[in-house]
Amino acid sequence: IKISYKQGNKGVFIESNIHAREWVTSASATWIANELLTSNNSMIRDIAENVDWYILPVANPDGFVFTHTNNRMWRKTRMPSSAFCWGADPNRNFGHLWMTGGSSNNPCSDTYAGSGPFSEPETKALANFYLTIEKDIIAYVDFHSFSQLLMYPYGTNAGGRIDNEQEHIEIGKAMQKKLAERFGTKYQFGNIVTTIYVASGGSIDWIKGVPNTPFVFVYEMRDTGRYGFILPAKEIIPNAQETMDSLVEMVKQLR
Ligand code: 0X9
Ligand code: ZN
Repeated sequence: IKISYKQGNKGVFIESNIHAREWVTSASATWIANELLTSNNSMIRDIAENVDWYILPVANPDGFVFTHTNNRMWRKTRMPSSAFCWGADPNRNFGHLWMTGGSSNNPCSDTYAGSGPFSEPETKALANFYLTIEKDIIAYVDFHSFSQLLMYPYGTNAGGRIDNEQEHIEIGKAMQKKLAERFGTKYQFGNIVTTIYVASGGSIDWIKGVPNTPFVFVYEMRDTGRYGFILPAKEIIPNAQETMDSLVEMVKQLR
């Protein structure tokens, strides 16, 4: 989805549901798209009309379908990867610092990095499309669940520190505060490696490392483990609302 009210706007890209079972991410991304199109709130109208929004609600469509038809807990893509196993972890398959920790070369593993960087059609398509628009993008946000974390790259120690880490910290802390404001939802904030774990080949590492998009964040949305991936439907809109609050703040900080 591209939402654009006028020429010359800078863009924000939202990637969601690259992991098949993380359903609240696409539910929230589509709620946010609707909000950008229909809200009468002046702050939302401002960011809707003065920023171009690129929204990829389901970055892993085959896996997403499989979580509806066969296995609710499926994570990966679905292309055969060996005689007995299917799929790669798309968030280990991007081609910057690929296989430098926290990923597996076993095709049956849930964190299988793929046979090579961008071996999966989903990651290759995302990256190829992104290269056609990256010059217009100021920030890229990646929606995962769950654990209530907000993080910035890299997901591997091989990447060193990002060039504008201090600015990510300043902006991220303001977003973290907004995530808590409406419903008291507590997010932890920090670098990927120190906040969650080493995970190389993630999309945002490539987005920051190769096209070098200035600002890049990854969310792990609700909850903290009570329901996990099977988040009750009544939490979808509150989750989306607090996320929207943090995106409004992100744009304010970027300005
Ligand atoms: O392991 C992951 O890919 C993410 N956690 S999840 O539970 N949603 O699977 C964390 C990814 C952090 N991002 C990068 N390493 N780029
Ligand atoms: Zn995920």
